[in-house]
Amino acid sequence: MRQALISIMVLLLCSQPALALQGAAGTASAALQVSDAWMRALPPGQPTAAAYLTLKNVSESPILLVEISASVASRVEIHESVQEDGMWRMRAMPRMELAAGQSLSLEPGGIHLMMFGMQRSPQPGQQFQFEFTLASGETVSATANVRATGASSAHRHH
Ligand SMILES: [Cu+2]
Repeated sequence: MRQALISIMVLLLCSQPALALQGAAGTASAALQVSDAWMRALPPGQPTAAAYLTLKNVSESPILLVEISASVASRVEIHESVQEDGMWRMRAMPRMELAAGQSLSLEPGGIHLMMFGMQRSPQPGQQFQFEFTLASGETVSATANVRATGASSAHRHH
């Protein structure tokens, strides 16, 4: 009996790398493709920051993005910039759907990823990981590069 238990444990331990490999393969053929992810460098003490990237649904059916997480922030929301009474405001989008083959660019002044609870200030040349979860349960990761702040197009938040 004891021998059987040990065998099961060995089996469980040994099967973990195989599971990890399956996960990696799933990412490679994911329905969502994330590219050109970047964020601005920020001075210390900023609790929020925005990130920009291009999303593309490379599958033949609609996909629903239900959650995004970032290695540098405690929470990530999808924001859109909307004009209300002549003022630009940001509004959180609870989730995002992409039609088959649809590509969407998140850029300054439009839809962006908003990070809350920044754990450190992004410095030029650094990279941070993002993870995107689809309604199917599939996850896709992307690396955002930190760019030096452009003086001309400051995007203020909250
Ligand atoms: Cu925002």
